[in-house]
Amino acid sequence: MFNDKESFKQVFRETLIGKLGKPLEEASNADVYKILGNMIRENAGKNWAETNQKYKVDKDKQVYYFSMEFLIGRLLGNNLLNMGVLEVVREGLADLGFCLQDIEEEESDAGLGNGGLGRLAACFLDSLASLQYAGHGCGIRYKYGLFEQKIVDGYQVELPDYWLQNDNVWEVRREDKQVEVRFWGAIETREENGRLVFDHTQYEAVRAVPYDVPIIGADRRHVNTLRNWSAESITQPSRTFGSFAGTDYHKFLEYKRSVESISEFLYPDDSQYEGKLLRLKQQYFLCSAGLQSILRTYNKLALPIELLPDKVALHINDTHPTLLIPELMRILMDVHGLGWDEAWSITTRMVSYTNHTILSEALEKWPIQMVRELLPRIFLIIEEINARFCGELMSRYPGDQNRIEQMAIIHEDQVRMAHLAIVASHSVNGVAALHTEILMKREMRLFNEMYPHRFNNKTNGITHRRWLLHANPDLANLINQSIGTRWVSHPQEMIGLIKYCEDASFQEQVASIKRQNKLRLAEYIYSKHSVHVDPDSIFDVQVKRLHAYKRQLLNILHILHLYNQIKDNPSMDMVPRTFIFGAKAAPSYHLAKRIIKLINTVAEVVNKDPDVKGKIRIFFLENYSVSLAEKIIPAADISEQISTASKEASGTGNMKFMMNGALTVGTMDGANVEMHEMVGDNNMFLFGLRAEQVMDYYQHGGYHARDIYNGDSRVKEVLDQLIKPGPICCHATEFESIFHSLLDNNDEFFVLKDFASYVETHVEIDRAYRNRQEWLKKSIINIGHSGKFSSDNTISRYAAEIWNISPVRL
Ligand code: 26V
Repeated sequence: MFNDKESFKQVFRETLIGKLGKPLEEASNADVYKILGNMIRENAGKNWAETNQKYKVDKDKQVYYFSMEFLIGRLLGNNLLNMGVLEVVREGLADLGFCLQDIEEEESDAGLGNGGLGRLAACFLDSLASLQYAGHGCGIRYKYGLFEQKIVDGYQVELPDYWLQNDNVWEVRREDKQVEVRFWGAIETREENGRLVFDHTQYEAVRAVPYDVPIIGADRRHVNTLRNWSAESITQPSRTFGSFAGTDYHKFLEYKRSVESISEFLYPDDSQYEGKLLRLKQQYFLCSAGLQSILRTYNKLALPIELLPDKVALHINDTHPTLLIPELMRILMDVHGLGWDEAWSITTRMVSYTNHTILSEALEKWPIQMVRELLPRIFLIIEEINARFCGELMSRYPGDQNRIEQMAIIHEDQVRMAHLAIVASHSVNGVAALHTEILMKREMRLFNEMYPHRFNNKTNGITHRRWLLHANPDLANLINQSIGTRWVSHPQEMIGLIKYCEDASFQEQVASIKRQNKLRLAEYIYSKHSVHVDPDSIFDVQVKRLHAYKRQLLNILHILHLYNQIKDNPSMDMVPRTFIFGAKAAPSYHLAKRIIKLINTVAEVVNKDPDVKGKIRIFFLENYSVSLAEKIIPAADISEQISTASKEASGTGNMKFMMNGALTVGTMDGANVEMHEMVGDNNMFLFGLRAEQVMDYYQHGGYHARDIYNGDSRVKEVLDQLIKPGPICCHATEFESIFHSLLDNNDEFFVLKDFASYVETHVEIDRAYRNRQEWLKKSIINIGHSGKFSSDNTISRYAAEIWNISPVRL
């Protein structure tokens, strides 16, 4: 490994010539990226092998985090950081005439996730490796990640994200580790030595080939693995699946296409469950391939199968990988010959489950017909789990048919995946204190009554290495200069910053870093929108998936109201604001897409109106992604976390903004509640209904959105602008669905109910910003408390309280 700039430069030059056959002078940024990426991966290779060897020799317990999504984004910058060569490389490249930042821009984002759930998985991998845990990711190598979003005439247009176009320098294809996954077919039973044997016949075989990505920990020595599976056809199909004779070429092509579609694309919907066959195939593909390879590794240890729970923990990220449970049962019984009780005891001691949402429309339920046909053996096992579980319910709660119906795993011809996951896991956790409480007291109350020790909370976290050290290096340096560098490995020690919160010189340094970050974002906005942004305006940001419950609508209606005020009184006194949005809507989520159009329409009207005189500007930045988040978040003054209370399980964007010194305007929802617990009323802008009140309305009624429309002239004015001809409404029907959702559908997410309180809070924000010292003090207090939300903290708790693992010292 190169330890100084000169040796880096030398190795780099040689590698470039050797690999590309061209001199440095002719190399493009893309060439440099490729060579550098390969150098880093190869360098990590030795430590990767050593880490694996150590695990094998010591037989350390391994954790496998199963997730349909790993939203890792770009790896170059983070890997350089974790390997401790970021500065050496930056300076070395500069000497050679290249700018590291430009080189980083050459990497395509690995967008293998929708939003919070996928990004959480990526932060967890970083923390697992950095804290030296033996913890790996199991995922799917989608050929197409989350769609690329373009805004055309204000509308969202989706383009395919072919992220693998310029091959991926981080992955290693491991054909030697491939396994076979079987779909369809029939189950034949027979007796053998007094045991019932299940033969799976006439199945269609799929080849699962892993692509391994090294996950480099912050000490550079510890390197774990993210194993992403790709679906490929069997090369000699005639040998492996019954219905196909091997002679019909067209049939073979059809089979090949159908197989390859399994890892073709990531489902872009994170809002509505849809029982699509291809998605069920993806889920089983991940579970079966991942588990087979884990068991192959375990078998090499030559330990008895009974010790499996001591050596392997399996975690399922939401219900998407729940088929892991019946698949493990299948392998233990059908391959290893264990009896039901033994297999069940092993399985339930190995599996743990995290719930990420209480939105009922997102809960997965698979039609039994589909499961039975696609996965005949798995279905039999699920049926048996259900039968035994219902039997247990009957003996515990005799005669309570209602309870059994509410809790059963199979109900009305559907498999309820969350019930299966709860029944077969030794731990079920929510992702923030409030969310876990709602799970335990409401959504999963009956399960919590039955298994009181199973439920627990693990508040989410974010990796401070990507979201502070890498995204905001100047702020990280300032922290180093003030409290030393121990916080880098003990992020909770950022609390030491609090003592500087009133220090005028420290405050000014924080302010100057924020201003630089705002200037950089302004440049980016200029490059996209050709509009100059005032770096002294308040940067007020809402970036996240577009969803009705996240209430981007509340934000834009408030902006429209501000605009109306300015039109009424052009000399209105306010601190200029730049409102920034970034959000992708699921392609089939019509209301969400209309909200995007509304934001863009209001932006266009406001931005070009000379009466506004720059008091407000609105930008919708297209294609929100991990790399764009890294540019936006360090530049924010205000972080909008305004979901309907009770609906946002945790949120993780809220933590990223806090860590970068933005102040939160938010509801008492998800992890906002815990942020408030730490920083208090003075350092956060809270508004709106509390979760209890929201849930009360849902339960007992009593909310009438139309009364607010009729009673609050500000609300009436902005809503009428949506449907009455004027600058916002060019076609009468354009925003009708939004208007309708608020009034005719009685505003499911309490946008109008919280409107007044939101408006007031923004007045308070304007007032607070004018007191520069006070504002900076609040900002520093937020930064100081944010260390608690490092995913290092979260992962230590998963390790100690769920997985029962300790760090492995290399
Ligand atoms: C849901 C669905 C529904 C069915 C079809 C496919 C699909 C794919 C993804 C999802 C994700 C919904 C759950 C989710 O992303 N929850 C978010 O998890 C974050 C990490 O825990 C948390 O911070 C957010 O509050 C929560 O909304």
